[in-house]
Amino acid sequence: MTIQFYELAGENTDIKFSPFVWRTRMALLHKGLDFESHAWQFKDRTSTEHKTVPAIYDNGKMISDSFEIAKYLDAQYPDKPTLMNGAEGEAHAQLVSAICNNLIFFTAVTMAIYPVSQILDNESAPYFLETREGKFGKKLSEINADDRDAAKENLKKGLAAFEDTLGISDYLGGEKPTYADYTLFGVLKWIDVVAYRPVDDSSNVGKWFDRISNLYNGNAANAPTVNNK
Ligand SMILES: N[C@@H](CCC(=O)N[C@@H](CS)C(=O)NCC(=O)O)C(=O)O
Repeated sequence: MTIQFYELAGENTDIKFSPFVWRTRMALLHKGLDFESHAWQFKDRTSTEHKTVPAIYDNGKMISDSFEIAKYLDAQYPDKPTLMNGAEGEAHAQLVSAICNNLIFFTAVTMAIYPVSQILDNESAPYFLETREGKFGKKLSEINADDRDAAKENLKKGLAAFEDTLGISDYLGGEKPTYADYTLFGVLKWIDVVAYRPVDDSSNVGKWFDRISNLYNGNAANAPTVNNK
């Protein structure tokens, strides 16, 4: 049975930009599972069973949190390449995910959130603005980092621990990519799709970003971004 996979999309439904959804897309590709992608716009939240994306439907079950999906895929498909390799790998991925969600996200938001508001369909955009401006207590245009170099420099500081780690091994999981890699990758790919490449080519993180992008026949590398589509 083909897994049904819901991905957040802009007005142009080829533009898939959610950091959480990218984690799941990479996880599905890593497992080598067949999936069918469905574009989901914020306006669709009233008509689908899942209220957030990513969401997958598999064997009559719906799972809608990116980390839960990764755990489900490993548990349900143990004969396919592992994402977390058991309890220790899960703890490692949790740590990387928590670092991303707590530290990296704040800078990433300044780079990505306003650009996201500019690429949504007409029905979804007001909901996005209302909920996000409510959350941040500011206009998104005020959060927007208009000094791109300063934002990248800030992000670089947040990524310092990853920069060191990726100088030692090719992936955060060691010699092979694991779900930990995809948690960080999702955040950076979000910025890459809606705004601009967030990391320098010559940095360890930049080289790793390209390594991950080129996995699975360059699935991420070839994904449309607002700049190339
Ligand atoms: N913890 C969730 C977060 C998912 C999430 O917040 N997704 C956003 C898109 S990036 C969403 O679906 N938001 C729906 C809404 O704001 O109504 C996960 O990891 O999957």
